[in-house]
Amino acid sequence: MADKLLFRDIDEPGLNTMDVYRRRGGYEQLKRALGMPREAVLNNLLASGLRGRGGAGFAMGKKVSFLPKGAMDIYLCCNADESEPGTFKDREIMQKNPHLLIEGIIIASYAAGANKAFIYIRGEYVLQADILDAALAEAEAAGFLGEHILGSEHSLSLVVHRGAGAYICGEETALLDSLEGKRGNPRLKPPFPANQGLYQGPTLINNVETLSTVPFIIKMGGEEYAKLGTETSTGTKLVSVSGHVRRPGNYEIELGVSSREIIYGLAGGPPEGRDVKLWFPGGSSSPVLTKDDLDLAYDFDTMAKAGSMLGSGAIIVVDDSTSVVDVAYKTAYFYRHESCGKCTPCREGTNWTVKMLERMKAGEATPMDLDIMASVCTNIIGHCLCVLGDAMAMPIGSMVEKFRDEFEAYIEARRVEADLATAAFPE
Ligand code: L3W
Repeated sequence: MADKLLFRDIDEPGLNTMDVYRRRGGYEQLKRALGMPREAVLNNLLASGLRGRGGAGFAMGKKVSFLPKGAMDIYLCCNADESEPGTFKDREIMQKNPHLLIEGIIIASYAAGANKAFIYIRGEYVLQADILDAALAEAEAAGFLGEHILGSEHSLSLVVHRGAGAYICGEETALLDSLEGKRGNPRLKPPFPANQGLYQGPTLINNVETLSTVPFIIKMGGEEYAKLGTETSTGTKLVSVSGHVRRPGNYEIELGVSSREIIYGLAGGPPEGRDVKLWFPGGSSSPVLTKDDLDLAYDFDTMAKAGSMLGSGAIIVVDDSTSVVDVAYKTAYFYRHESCGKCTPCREGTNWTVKMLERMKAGEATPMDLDIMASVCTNIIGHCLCVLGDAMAMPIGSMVEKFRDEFEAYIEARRVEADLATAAFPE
């Protein structure tokens, strides 16, 4: 496994202060980047092959190059609305190494030609927002933010904006509406934010981890960075591992290592005597995989070929002590609660799914309900305004497909229990 990048110094005491960060070489890559032509910084991002770490895995350099050139204001938004169940890696960066994120944002804003930037942080991350505010004040005082940074032509204002606790605001266009002071509802895409984003202006939106990787790309050079990982999933990735493992936490891995190495080697695997039943490779939105998939390489393309996704890099492990129906219920319940309600397939589909699962739990379902549930999921996918509906339908659909026997046995057992209860206590 390659040396760590983002987590190299993560447990250094005081790393969140300017003093310690600079002693560890902080802001040196900003100086280097500002000494290069803007195009050279962009070329490094393109050559690095860095793919977005927030969920979709879209190439960052490509996104920057989509921004139209012209006289209009360009904005940069850092998506720090980390709310995907199982995902807690951005929290650790912001809490322990906020200056790394700020340095990454300043370099990326230079490459993008953006002079106004925002960090949109989820409302529940109060401690991390306070830490970021303190770090911003230090960066401003040191001349890394504001007019003519380090005497260069580049200027940047950076603001930390706190959300109000809605998962949907992690969807990029809902985030923009929320930032503009409106209710955080998704917009129709296209236009993509790169063309028409914040205040209708061209906007670069990237996740915390993506932007925090930028200083390492400048340090190593894009081509050298691209040698880490696999050909199409370059670099290192922070993985949040949770659920039934002995050592849950965030781990930095080189993309392409085996999933077994992460789940068993780093996170210790399930407790004694238990076995992996299923795992979500990329947060609760990703279709589930089983123990037969543990030897797959953990990278964007292998996960996609296996019918799932690397997503935000959040592995949730479920062992054989847990009912798959309970996992499906918890998952669907979350998405029903967080659906913004703007489009029908998501609003109604998440609600119907929860209701069908409740029928199963109450002993009122038949195996036919499984077919209905699978068909509801199929009808949601690709028919919503944003990916929230799909985010419920994909994992639930995969659970029904891969664990149909268990669902059927559960339905039958609960039905018999309910019948016995009715026979014992007739109305
Ligand atoms: C310009 C084009 N820009 C695409 C941009 C687009 C966006 C990025 C990816 O969903 C996933 C989702 C969740 N011109 C463009 C273009 N872009 N074509 O590229 O776009 P897209 O639409 O593929 O993805 P998305 O809507 O950003 C994100 C999954 O991530 N997910 C979510 C995790 C959420 C968190 C959290 O805690 N907040 O981590 C987890 O797996 O299901 O599939 O920037 O504008 N032609």
